[in-house]
Amino acid sequence: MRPVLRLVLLVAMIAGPSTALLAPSAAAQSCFGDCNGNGSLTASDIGRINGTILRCGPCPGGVAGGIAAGCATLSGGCAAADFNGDGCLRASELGRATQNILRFPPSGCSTSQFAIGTAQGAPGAAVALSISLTKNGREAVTIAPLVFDFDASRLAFDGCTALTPGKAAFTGEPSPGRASVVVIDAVIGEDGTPPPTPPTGLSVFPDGPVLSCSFTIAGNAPLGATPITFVSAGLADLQFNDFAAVGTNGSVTVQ
Ligand SMILES: [Ca+2]
Ligand SMILES: [Ca+2]
Repeated sequence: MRPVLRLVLLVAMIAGPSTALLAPSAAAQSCFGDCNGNGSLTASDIGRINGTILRCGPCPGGVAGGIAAGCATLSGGCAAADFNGDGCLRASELGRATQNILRFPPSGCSTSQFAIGTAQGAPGAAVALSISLTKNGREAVTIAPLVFDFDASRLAFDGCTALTPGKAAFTGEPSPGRASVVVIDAVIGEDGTPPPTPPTGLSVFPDGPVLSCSFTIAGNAPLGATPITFVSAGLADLQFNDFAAVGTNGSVTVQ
């Protein structure tokens, strides 16, 4: 065999298995259960998953479920609903798709979620609340930006600190009462100087608190809760795909 041909075959052998190994993670990155690949999970997708289980079962070995790739009576099946990549659609995977329709309107596609926390303090006090991330299968490495609103007559925004080791947060106030936060791997520290041990690559955020954001309560703020309202969040994954996250509101209670 000529050396060049041997090299081509060797590359093909190496590329083959690694591509196959990446398949489940690639499926996790797209819209789970989106059988027709139109970017949303809708009733027709649920019906196709349901029909595949009913008409293309059982799976090899007598396993309850339907063959994910489909069968003669339902061609195509719904490979996008095969969450664990075992070639078989199970009731649990139909259940997951149904839950995603309920949890992630309007697209039905699971996405990362931010939860803005709460804080309490007296008029004039400085307070901090945490903002948590639930990734839901999306491997976020960059937040740019997370935007939230607050009542500028009651609160002054003092900035945010990244809680994930190796990450740094940078903040802005594009208009009164609106805060914008970017969180990146810390080539520059939050104080503007290089960190003593800079990260060696992009790192995936863990689930849980990712930011601590500080406010100063106005001296004349009335008692009671004032909302910190989630507006939007843009994220990117390790492959530099953009995706949006949803979020829930928090509050600062003046007491
Ligand atoms: Ca669809
Ligand atoms: Ca499966």
